[in-house]
Amino acid sequence: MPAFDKTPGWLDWCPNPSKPRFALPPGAVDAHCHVFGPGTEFPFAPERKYTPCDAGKAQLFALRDHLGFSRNVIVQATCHGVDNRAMADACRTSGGRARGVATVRRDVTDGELQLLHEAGVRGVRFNFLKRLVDFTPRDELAEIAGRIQRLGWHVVVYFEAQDLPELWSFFTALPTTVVVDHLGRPDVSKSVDGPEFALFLRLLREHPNVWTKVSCPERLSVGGPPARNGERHPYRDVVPFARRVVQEFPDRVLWGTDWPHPNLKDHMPDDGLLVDLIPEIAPTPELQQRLLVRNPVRLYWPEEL
Ligand code: 0GY
Repeated sequence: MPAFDKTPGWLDWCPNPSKPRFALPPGAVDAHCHVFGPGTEFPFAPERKYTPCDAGKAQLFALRDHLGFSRNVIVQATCHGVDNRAMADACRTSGGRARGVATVRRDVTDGELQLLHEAGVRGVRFNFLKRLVDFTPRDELAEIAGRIQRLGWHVVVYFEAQDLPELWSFFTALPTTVVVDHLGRPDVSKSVDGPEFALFLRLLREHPNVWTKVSCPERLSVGGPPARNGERHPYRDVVPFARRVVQEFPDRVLWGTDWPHPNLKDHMPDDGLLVDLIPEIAPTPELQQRLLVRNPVRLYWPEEL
């Protein structure tokens, strides 16, 4: 098995997250997290843009229990390319407590899609960040969306706010539910009432099949890392953006930790603190129930409804 050297400066996940003060509702879903390897068992993809630390399913499930979540949605990370084995294995062995989002190419066979479905996969991810992936032609992505629609899956898209105008017509033509990662990555140094975020809100307003994850305050914040001791609610500059979306679109929002937090350069968040931000962005028990339980169940465990 090949040995992998981590990308220089790579920050490992927090080994001792605090216990959240916010008590998650029963059945809460961490709807955006990843597994990395372990590299000796599930080697990273040759075309990867970074080499992470190991972050396997046992560690993910331990974090789930520590924070008080019931379930996970494991999103294929780009360091594994289109080799979905680590993610699918974690879903398959979770005792029904994890569902997945895969990455596939046009050459994926119907048989392979069926096996992913049986493992628990319910969506595919299209990534538009050049620092993470090479370009895939739009017609290939459209073809994949048409095929996975027949399985009842959805499409997860990851892009940055400045690219939304160019991607708009592609996204709005997709035939499935479309879930936008991390609030469409707004520049939170700009106004929540400004034109950039207005375009994102318009996407949600005009297209009822578009959902979003109000996740990654640690990635979006420009306020810098939180003080190590003292402040219990860091990343406050992201709160107005997340709260605006939760309040206007309460039935189309998801929340996730983004553990093990790939590509953070300055600091690694305490996952307990991230959970403690939830009541800031979803201020009522009703909104929390939809964000953390009802919405992810509709998308990932619909057979329970
Ligand atoms: C995230 C964000 C990032 C990375 C990936 O699959 C990935 O490699 O999604 C990022 O670097 O912004 O959602 O984990």
